[in-house]
Amino acid sequence: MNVKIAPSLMCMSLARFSEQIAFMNQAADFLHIDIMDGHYVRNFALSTYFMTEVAALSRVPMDTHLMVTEPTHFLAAMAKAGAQWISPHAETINRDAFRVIGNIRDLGCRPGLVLNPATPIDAVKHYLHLVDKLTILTVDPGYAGQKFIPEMIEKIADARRFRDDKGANFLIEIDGSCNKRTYENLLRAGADVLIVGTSGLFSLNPDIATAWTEMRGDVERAEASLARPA
Ligand code: S6P
Ligand code: MG
Repeated sequence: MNVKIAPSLMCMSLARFSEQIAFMNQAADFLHIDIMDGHYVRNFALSTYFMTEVAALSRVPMDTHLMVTEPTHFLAAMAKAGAQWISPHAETINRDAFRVIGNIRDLGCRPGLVLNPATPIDAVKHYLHLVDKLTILTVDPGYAGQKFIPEMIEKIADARRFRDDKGANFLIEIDGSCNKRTYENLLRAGADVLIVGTSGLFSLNPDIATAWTEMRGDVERAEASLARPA
């Protein structure tokens, strides 16, 4: 598998927490942590308490996806809870994007940036080269288990083109309905990291090792079919 995999922990089984984290320790590239404040989106998800419990059992980099109205209020708390990456929404940092990215680095973390489906790459063109990862949401934020938005394939290709044109280095990550129905198109468009949640991983089997093997097979089939000459 060439693409990196980030399981979305809001979709995991808490009844099997330590067993699932232990498995992900030897298989995952990032642990995706959804933080929701009940205001930016009408839902709650994970927490700093949850992150410290993960950090006690894992060295896999935790990336926090901040679905909050005021991300600056939470940056230090994320770093303290063990986040190696902090990824605010571009829509929430427009007032002081350069300062926020600097603040994340000052905390010793790596900055990511998340875009809602309706936000074009163009909206962040003046600072996208400053972050280490761009997460393209392929569902509206707030909930797992939503339908994939096909218009996002073009946006992934836009991000890839932007990166090539500017000689930038950020990873291109996809969040929302990454599963066997979408892998091939996501990879063809230029995804480097796939966030797998309910549909791509946790609903496949209650046993994480079995679910991971099935997910890996689905991703490898998508990679192989791209490698075949048309
Ligand atoms: C959505 C959140 C995501 C979900 C993930 C779920 O607001 O940012 O990280 O947890 O997309 O995966 P799925 O397969 O249910 O869409
Ligand atoms: Mg997310």
